[in-house]
Amino acid sequence: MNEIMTRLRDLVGPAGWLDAPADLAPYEKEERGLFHGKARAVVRPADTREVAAVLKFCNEHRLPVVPQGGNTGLVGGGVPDTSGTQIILSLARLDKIRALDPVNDTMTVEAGVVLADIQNRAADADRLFPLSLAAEGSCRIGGNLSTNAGGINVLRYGMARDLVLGLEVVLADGRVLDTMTGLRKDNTGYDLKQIFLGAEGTLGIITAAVLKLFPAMREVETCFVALPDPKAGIELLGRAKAESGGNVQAFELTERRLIDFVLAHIPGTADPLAEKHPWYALIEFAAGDLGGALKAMVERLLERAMEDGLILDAAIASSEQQRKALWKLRESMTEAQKPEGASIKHDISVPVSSVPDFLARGAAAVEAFVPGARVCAFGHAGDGNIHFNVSRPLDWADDKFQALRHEMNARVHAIVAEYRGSISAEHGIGILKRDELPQHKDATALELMRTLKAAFDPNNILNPGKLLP
Ligand code: FAD
Ligand code: 2HG
Ligand code: ZN
Repeated sequence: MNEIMTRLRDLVGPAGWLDAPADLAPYEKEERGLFHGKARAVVRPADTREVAAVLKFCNEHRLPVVPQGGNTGLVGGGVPDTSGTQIILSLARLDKIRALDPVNDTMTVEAGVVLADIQNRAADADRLFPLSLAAEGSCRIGGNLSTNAGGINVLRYGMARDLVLGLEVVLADGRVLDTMTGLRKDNTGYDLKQIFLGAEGTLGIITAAVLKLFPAMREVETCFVALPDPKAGIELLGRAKAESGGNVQAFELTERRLIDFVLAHIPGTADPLAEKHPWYALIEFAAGDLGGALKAMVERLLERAMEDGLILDAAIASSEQQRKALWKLRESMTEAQKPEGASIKHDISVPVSSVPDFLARGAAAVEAFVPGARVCAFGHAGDGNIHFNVSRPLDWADDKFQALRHEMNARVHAIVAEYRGSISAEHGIGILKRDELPQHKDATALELMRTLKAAFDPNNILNPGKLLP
């Protein structure tokens, strides 16, 4: 090991250092298997002070640093390039919940805490931390905040950035920015924490955050409804929001194909309805103690929707076990697409009102481009975000299909652009969409992003090659 690496190792000690190829391997590849890099070493600092020392050193020696949380990201943002020169900075050891204040409704956490642990700690205190996504058992809050994760409850509680009151960030030169106030009102100038939320580790390393907590829900109703088409689904969403007085906390849409994939590949799943239908929505309502009135409201809503032809059939969970089974169908969708071969993902958003139009036009464009390609459209329709994924035709090789990725993306994203939609609603840009970004981002916005990058990271050591082309 050369002198520079020895000095870097000394900053974190043996417990915070990995450089054997077998130890590096899991950090060098990502969830989808699209990007596979080579790291010089992995540093695993124990606290903010060590993160600051590492960055100061790396900045002085121009060592590129790739931050990594739970490594569940879907755009290749957390893995190194293939040069063998980049240092992975894992936040996994910053795993303490520093405080919970039930009166202020805040929780103070370090960046490496696993999202599910935060949810559970909130529940133990009779509070809700509403960020929820299928990777919650392994993603870490620093990664969630750095990707500004979305998930299933965005229509009610907003994105990850909406759940943050304070942030602790180590800057590229090792200085620590401390905005860990826990205040809901603070108009003392620029809201600097926002710059780091969704920055994918290109502007600073998030080491801790003060998160907002909400009242725990007393009544929850979850239903799985069959729909003739997405248009009926969006009309049902409008009724559900209005009739529940804003108590819809999740509204997930899916076409039948995803249900077939899940039933075929995920053990322990079953179709909740007797017959097959073209589209479905998984809807969750939640409220405080209404004396059981939420259930009656949901039943009335579904009855009327059935009379009006908006829904074809419905199942309402009557136990926590049934509720979990419905959510398992939804949460397994990413996993269930894998055995079906190569897939080209489009994590897009359009105005909620345009979701049905987009779905029809997107499917037609895919079929015209690759006849037999299998559209797998599902996702958070309640906030306008659709995972418009496309699995390869049954008789195609994976490589042949993946080779069409850019052209497929261009066709689908051109339709998204007509609605002024986004080509990355919640997963971020990383490497996957970096080179496409300029076509879809306002030129002035991109220029200001570059100005920020130069100001915060003049030596370009923080996640170089990610996000900005
Ligand atoms: P990583 O993958 O480790 O990192 C993500 C990015 O953040 C990288 O660019 C990394 O360099 C950077 N980073 C990580 N930690 C820090 C830090 N402390 N400071 C600065 N930069 C940092 N996303 C959604 O938005 N909604 C979903 O519903 C959703 N569902 C998913 C379901 C599955 C099954 C999977 C596998 C992924 C899903 N995702 C979803 C993707 C999502 O981005 C991640 O799951 C999560 O937010 C990333 O957290 P992580 O700790 O794994 O971050
Ligand atoms: C989800 O909503 C995730 O389940 C992953 O955002 C979506 O697999 C996908 O494309
Ligand atoms: Zn999603």
